Amino acid sequence: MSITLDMPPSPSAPITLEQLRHWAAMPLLALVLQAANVHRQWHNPAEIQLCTLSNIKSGNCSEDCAYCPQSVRYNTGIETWDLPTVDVIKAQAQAAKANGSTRFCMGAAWRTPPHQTAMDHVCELVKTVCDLGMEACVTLGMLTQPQAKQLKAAGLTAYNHNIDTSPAFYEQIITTRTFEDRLETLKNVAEAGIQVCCGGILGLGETPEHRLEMIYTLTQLETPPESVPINCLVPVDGTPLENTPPVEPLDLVRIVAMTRLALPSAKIRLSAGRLSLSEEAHALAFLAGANAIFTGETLLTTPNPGENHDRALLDKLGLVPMPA
Ligand code: SAM
Ligand code: DTB
Ligand code: SF4
Repeated sequence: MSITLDMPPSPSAPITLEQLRHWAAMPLLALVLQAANVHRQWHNPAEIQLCTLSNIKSGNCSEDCAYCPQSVRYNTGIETWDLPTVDVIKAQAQAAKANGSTRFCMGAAWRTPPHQTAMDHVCELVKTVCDLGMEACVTLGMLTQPQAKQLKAAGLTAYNHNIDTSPAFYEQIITTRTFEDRLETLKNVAEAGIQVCCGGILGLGETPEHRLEMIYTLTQLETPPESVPINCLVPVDGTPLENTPPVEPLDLVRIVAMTRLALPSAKIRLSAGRLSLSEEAHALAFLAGANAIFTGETLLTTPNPGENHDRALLDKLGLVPMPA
């Protein structure tokens, strides 16, 4: 199979909500075919990037994100801990690399990094990951311009900060910081020269139109994301969304396809919720343009398919881990 990566087509017109509505109404397999073709023009379709997540500060978060087991406001019984040592992260990142991960992502349950000492320590962790030749990504909540510059100087590849949902639905899910706060952080990250990793969550109770607005908003960001995590809600007992019905896997496939068409050059990461996806649903999502996953038995606090499961899945589908 020959893959042309040097002359990607540019999208013929800027993405509009009308365009997204058209894709949303198309027969699913026709849409997947279209997305698969675009995917092949921009990416090697045989490669899936493996990323490993580490929870570097667990729980006791001041925010009220309705989906999140780490908010101090909900009784979820999760284990809590504070920043690990450089040696702990070095060992985790080495193990991740040995298992085929090329990206190591560290998440902290913070509204924003609480003080300079914490920032300095996270920068040490970032350097440790970079020294192993891996991409380093962190998600620490809201970031100021100087904080973003400090992370860039430490070698950070990407910063994850999701819009989570559509601007219109956002206030139903989070009240302790605004949608504009999120955009401000994304601007600070992009201006510091760090890649933007920004996506959202499906299954929060949003309407189909809200989902289109979320994708549209991603395309309208001043610096559109280089990486788009698509999470399906993992309902956690004790959170306000504990009884929310699950996302239909084929709805996820359609969202992946639309995101691929709307943001052809981005990596699309199948993130939370993969334990509820069959091998067949994974296969369709990869065909539709998803090309990254988080591996390992735990995400931040919730379970995820283990490395053996994912290795077997990639083998069955003839896919390979993306090289560094
Ligand atoms: N505290 C930081 C923040 O909110 O930006 C970083 C960590 S936060 C856990 C990162 C992302 O994980 C959230 O923006 C959300 O999209 C996702 N997430 C959290 N809990 C989830 C859940 N139960 N199901 C699916 N995705 C979830
Ligand atoms: C993202 O969008 N998904 C990942 C990563 N970015 C940090 C986190 C998912 C967390 C799922 C809930 C949990 O495990 O606590
Ligand atoms: Fe805190 Fe992030 Fe969870 Fe919101 S999503 S409660 S900010 S850890």
